[in-house]
Amino acid sequence: MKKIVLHIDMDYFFAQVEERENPQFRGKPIVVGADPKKGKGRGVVSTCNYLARKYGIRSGIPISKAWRLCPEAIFLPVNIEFYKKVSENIMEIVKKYSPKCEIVSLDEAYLELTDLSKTYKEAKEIASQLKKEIFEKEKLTATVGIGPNKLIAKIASQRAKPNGLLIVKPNEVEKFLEPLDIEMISGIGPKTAKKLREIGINKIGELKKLSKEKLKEMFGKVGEYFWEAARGIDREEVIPERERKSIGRQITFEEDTKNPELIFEAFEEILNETYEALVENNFSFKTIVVVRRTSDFRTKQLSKTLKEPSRNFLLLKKEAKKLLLKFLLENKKPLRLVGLRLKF
Ligand code: TTP
Ligand code: MG
Repeated sequence: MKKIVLHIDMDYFFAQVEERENPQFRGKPIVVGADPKKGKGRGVVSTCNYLARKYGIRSGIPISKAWRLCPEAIFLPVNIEFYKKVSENIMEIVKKYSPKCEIVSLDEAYLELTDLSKTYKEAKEIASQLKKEIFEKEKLTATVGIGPNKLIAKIASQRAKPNGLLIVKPNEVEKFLEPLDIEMISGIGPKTAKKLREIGINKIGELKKLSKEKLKEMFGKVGEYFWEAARGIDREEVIPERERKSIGRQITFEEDTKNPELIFEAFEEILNETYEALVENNFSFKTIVVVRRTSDFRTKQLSKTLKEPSRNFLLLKKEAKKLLLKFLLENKKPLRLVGLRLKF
C-alpha cells in the first residue's frame, strides 16, 4: 500500500498559548524568550507571533536584537511547564487519530495514515477533523501537511502556515519541490546550503542537476540522502513515541563564564533534567553527546558511544562529566551554553 503521512505543527506555539491566556495582548506583537532587559538582555527568542515576525523577529535570534527590532512588543518569559501541559492535551487529541504517532517536539507530530485512509481525500478529511478538534478543545490553531512521506508532509505544513492544510500527492511532489529553497530539506542547514550556493545551487530544482556521485563526494553519505530528497524520496519511518530516538537539555548562561564551579553546577541540573525525561519516556541511551557553545558563538560537540544501551544514571553522570571536563581543559574561551543529548 502507498504510504500517506500527516505532519502537524502548532502555529507560533508558545506565543499562541500566551495569546490565548492573555486576550489583552491580541493584535500586538508578542515575543516569548529571555528577558530583554531594555536591550541589554542575554539569551534568545524562543518564538513570537506572526505580527512580531513582520518586524524580522524570529526564533533563535538574540533577545537584544528582538528588542531593537520592536521595543514596543510584548516580551514574555518562557513558561515552559505550562506549555508542556498544553502540549500534552494537544498530543492526547493527536494520538487518537492514528495508532502510529511520532511526537517530535512539544508542538509537532507525524501520523501515519496509510492504513486509515485509502485516498488523499480521506486523509484530508482526517486532517480537517483533527484541526477542528484541537481548535474546539484548546482554542489553538495548527497547520497540517500531508504527503507520501515525512519529508514532504513536513515541507507541506511549513508552506501552509499559519492555520493551513496542504496536501501534496505523489504525482505532485517533484513540481512542488522544484521552486523551493534547498534549506527546506531537513539536513540541509546553513553550512551545507552555503557550499551548494557557492556552485550556483539555490533551489531544490537546481539541486537535481547534481549527480548522486557528486553529492556524495561533497557531503559524504548524507549526500545520497540529498539526492533522493531533491526528488521527494524519503524512507524515514514514522516512529511511535515509545521508540523515540533522542532527548536532551541545554542551558544558556546569564553571562559567559569560565568558572568551572558554575559550569558544573549548571551541568548537574541538565543531567538531572535529562535523566528525568529519560525515565518519563522510558528511554535508554547508547550515545552521550555534550554540546558547548563559546562566547564567539562556535558550537562543538563531543560524544561517547557505549557498547550496550543503558539507563544507568551514575554511568551517564560519569561519562558526561568526563566529556565536559575534556571541553573545559582544551578550551580557554568563556562558555555561553552547555547541553547534553542522549541518543539511542
Ligand atoms: P516551531 O514549531 O519551530 O515554531 P512556532 O510553533 O513558534 O511557529 P510556527 O508557526 O512557525 O510553527 O517551534 C515550536 C516551539 O518551540 C516554539 O513555539 C518555541 C519553541 N522553540 C524554541 O524555544 N526555540 C527555537 O529556536 C525554536 C525554533 C522553537
Ligand atoms: Mg510550530
